[in-house]
Amino acid sequence: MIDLRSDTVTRPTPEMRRAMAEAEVGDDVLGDDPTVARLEARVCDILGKEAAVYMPSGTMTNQTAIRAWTEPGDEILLEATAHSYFYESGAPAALAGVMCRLIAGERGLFTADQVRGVLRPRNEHFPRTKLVAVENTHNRGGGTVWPIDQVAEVAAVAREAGLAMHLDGARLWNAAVASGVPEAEYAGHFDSASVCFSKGLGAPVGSALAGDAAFVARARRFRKMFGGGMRQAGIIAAGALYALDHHRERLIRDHANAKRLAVALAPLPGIEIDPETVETNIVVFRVTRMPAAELVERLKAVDVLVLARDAESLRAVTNLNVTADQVEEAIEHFTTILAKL
Ligand code: TLP
Repeated sequence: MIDLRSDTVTRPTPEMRRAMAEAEVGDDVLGDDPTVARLEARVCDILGKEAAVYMPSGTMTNQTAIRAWTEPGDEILLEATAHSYFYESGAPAALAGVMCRLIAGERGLFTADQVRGVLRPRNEHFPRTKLVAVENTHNRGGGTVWPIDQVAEVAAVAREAGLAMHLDGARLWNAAVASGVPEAEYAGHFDSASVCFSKGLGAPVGSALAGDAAFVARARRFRKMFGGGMRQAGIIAAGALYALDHHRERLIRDHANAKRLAVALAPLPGIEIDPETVETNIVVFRVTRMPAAELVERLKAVDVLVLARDAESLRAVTNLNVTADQVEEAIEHFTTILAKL
């Protein structure tokens, strides 16, 4: 199987498994797990934040952040296809009781002027806007990297309006490698940042939410409330630590594989893609001569897995478990299937 459905599908390497097997553990809800503590400290270090808290998923770090920045009835600003809005089961409404005000972005990115355009005057008729969320890289946008200047401009408008800034940095590692802008420089524009270890980095479980000490203390309370307090979590945190130490720089290879795939797909009949738009490990393309779901099935029959994003577009995500040779193999299968059209 050449599994390009997501970078979440990776399995831990033997070395990572060893680190996990040997992890020192304790009861993390009681604050006793030394490996979780090391992971949280490492995240603070990388992101330049005061505090961090480990959680089971990126959905939980995002939704805990949203809950921690708001009270029911408040409003948050998000891009229209942001993961926290689009793919997190309606959690902003269900768990935080907030309204989502959507900004239509360009491949997931929006501008400071767009934020300015949706600000409301302080008036009892309106919900109180509390938060601006940014996703970097942007998943549905196609792995888009935010230019650091654009982040700074959005952050300046948010600050002026007294709004907090939250970063969904599930793939911040990819953004940093692709842009050359260190994670801490991105995170410096945000009051809270969520990062995932189980996407491109290839760890089996977990995400961290970072911010100042007061924010993270409040977030810890909501983590517990949402059922995310874990006991001997050092076992999985060790996998995340291993991934941070060994799998960040190699992301450049996933990006090269994605670019190669995009360039090879572009001239094929029945495919529409501009390879220039592929900046990281996510390749999104339109399927014009058959339903996207049908191409998924035909590829599956030859052991290549991709995901349909909607009726007419697919997503292929390169990852730790897919080699450059396997990308060539996948390209051959695409070519064979589509040449028949
Ligand atoms: N994304 C998954 C699916 O949920 C779509 C994927 O396969 O890409 N933020 C971003 C930007 C994400 O892409 C994801 C996962 C999350 C948050 C949520 O992380 P988990 O799955 O750990 O809850």
